[in-house]
Amino acid sequence: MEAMKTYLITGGAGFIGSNFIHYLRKQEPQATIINVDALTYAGNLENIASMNEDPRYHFVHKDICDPTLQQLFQLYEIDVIVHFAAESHVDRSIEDSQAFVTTNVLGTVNLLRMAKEAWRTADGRYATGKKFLQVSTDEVYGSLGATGLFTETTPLDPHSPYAASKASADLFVKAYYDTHQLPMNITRCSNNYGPYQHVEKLIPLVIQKGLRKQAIPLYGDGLNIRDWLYVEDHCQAIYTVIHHGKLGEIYNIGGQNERTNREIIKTILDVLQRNVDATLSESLITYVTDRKGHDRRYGIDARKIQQELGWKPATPFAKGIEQTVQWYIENQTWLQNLKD
Ligand code: NAD
Ligand code: TDX
Repeated sequence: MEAMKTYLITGGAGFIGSNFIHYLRKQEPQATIINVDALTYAGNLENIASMNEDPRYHFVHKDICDPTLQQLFQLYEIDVIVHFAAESHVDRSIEDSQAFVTTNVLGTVNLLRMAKEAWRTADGRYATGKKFLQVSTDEVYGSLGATGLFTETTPLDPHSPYAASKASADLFVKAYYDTHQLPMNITRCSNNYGPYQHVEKLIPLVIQKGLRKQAIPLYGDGLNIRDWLYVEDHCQAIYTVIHHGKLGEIYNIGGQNERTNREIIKTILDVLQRNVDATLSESLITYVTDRKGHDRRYGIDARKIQQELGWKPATPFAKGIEQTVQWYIENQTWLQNLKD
């Protein structure tokens, strides 16, 4: 039997990180899970409240830029770092990109330095089972035209400051592998949706506005395309890469589920009409000034992870969106308690 692993999760109080902790606990009831999170506006301890009584779960309220995190490597025999912590919202990065550089670039480099320091043995090798998993995004590839998909070899061409900071972090992870052989994988996923996502992001925003019968802002002509994946499917893909990914490799993750933003809003309004309020109307959709540098289309070619590691998305969009809307309806207090 495989030895019990110790996982260091960064950003585990955020949207995907908290979903991942729940997923990981189901997969490995005995694993030690250390969650490092600075609890920015995006971090919410309610997301992982059910872990509080778990004796093998430890929350550490720290910034990933903090050099004293090194102590964790002395306290625990950390096997896997799953690095979610980031400034994640494109619109905020357009307003001010400083925090994106600090957290996404410098914070990642701080973690890489600590992992190398703790994991490298005197002969320059690394013990088996160690891995740094960089959770990245399709936005590092830039924007697609009407055809084609992003593959792992698509050149990096980030447009927003957020995407530039993630691309930079990815390159540092790659550099630590190329230079120091630090065991790593990079995953690049498309847009996630599901429980615990902050209302600054499109899908929760539309659900909240719809429930309150308020105007729903749609940027530009509303025809920008994103490839949506249910968050639990992303968690399963990350878990698959941790356990089976070949060291040094990059894996794209996507839902083969491209939709225009307008289509997304109409689908959500339709679910709300059926479940909450039959009088809700599309007239709530309000076209607003476009996002600066707005990427037109993202689409992921996920054949590598499908063919080499056997992962594929499990949740059809119709089911995932129904579940998500239901979750927000049932968790109105969670919405009201959000910071910022
Ligand atoms: P999120 O904004 O919901 O959560 C980010 C978490 O990181 C929060 O808990 C926050 O408190 C924490 N954090 C921020 N700065 C920190 C710092 N300096 N030190 C410690 N903790 C800090 O983000 P998310 O949507 O869950 O995204 C998680 C990761 O997945 C990010 O790296 C993001 O780039 C990537 N990603 C997200 C999506 C998506 O659709 N949301 C898609 C692909 C990749
Ligand atoms: O009010 C809105 N109106 C609107 O039309 C908002 C908030 C968004 N949009 C559009 C912009 C995008 O085309 O909807 C699309 C989705 O926007 P976001 O939810 O902000 O996501 P996006 O910019 O695509 O980035 C997300 O997916 C990739 C995450 O925030 C990133 O962290 C991830 O890397």
